[in-house]
Amino acid sequence: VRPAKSRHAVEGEGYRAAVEEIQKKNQSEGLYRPYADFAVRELARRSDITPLLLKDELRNLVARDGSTVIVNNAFESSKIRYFRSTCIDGGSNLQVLNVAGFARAEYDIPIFCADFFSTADRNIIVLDLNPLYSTSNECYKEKYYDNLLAIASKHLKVLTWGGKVTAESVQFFSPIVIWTKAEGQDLQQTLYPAFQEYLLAWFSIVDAAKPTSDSESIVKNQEAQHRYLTWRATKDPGRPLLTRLYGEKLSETFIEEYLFQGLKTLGAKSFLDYFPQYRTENNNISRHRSMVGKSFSTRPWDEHGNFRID
Ligand code: BLA
Repeated sequence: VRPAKSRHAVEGEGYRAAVEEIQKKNQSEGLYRPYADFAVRELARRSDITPLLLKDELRNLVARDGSTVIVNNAFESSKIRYFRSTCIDGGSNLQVLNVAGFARAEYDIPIFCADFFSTADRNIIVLDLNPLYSTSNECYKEKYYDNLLAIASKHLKVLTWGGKVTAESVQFFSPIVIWTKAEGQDLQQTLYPAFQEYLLAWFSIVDAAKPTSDSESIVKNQEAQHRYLTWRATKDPGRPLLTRLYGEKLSETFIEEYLFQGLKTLGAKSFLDYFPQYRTENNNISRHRSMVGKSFSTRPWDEHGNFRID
């Protein structure tokens, strides 16, 4: 096995053997591999799910460093526009799970979001059903979140607020968001059950959803997803890491065509159209994380899921 040569997708048994060899060498099976396997297993149980064939260079691969293993899977169904799971195993100092699920535009269903990044000494964890519309809209909050508050509160007691997060990010979060650094925790005991419950809650929402045929709503849902994708693809804090693993060019393809698929097809507006406050004097996008300059160091929702305005 010559991992250095395996930058591009390696398929089949040869690939599997290469991955196993690397994982043995790394003495790692991937912290988040059971999470990704759970997601794929749960999806596969649904009758109308179709796996999506990825471009060769975006298939499972061994990263540029010759030792980090990246496992990608994507799916669609009659109700799900795009569901993808990425699991990165870089041994004891780099473990990533990134899962996102998007319904088709006939639904105003929240976006499933699991964004976990762990090194030997820290975790950055976001688990949420990111709202498509503001949850200060009572109808939207009631429709999707009120009956999940009980499930959430159980996990929120353990997986406590991860400290300062920008007002811009909080806008994309729901009243049930788990934003945590999970310090000193056994993630298997605390995060894994939360991940399973949130994912199953999202599948239940999808299963129960009825499509709208109102074209105005469809256009609005599509634009809301596009705005979200534009935010994440542009401000993804994982970009430097992905560039290191994939190289500059392939990491951009990975971000635009795989992680945030729909960015190029769901709408034509630009980042600055959606987020004009980020425009610099030279008409570029400011590199700052936050323009509002406000951050939340404690959980801004109360137990009823109402936003507390400070
Ligand atoms: C950090 N990722 C973060 C943080 C948040 C998120 C809140 C910490 C605070 C911050 O740096 O802003 C996640 N932010 C979100 C999400 C939304 C948002 C989900 O606004 C909106 C819904 N992140 C990825 C991918 C990787 C990744 C694909 O999405 C890696 C492959 C990694 N996230 C990552 C890393 C950090 C991070 C490395 C730390 C960055 C740093 O410390 O500078």
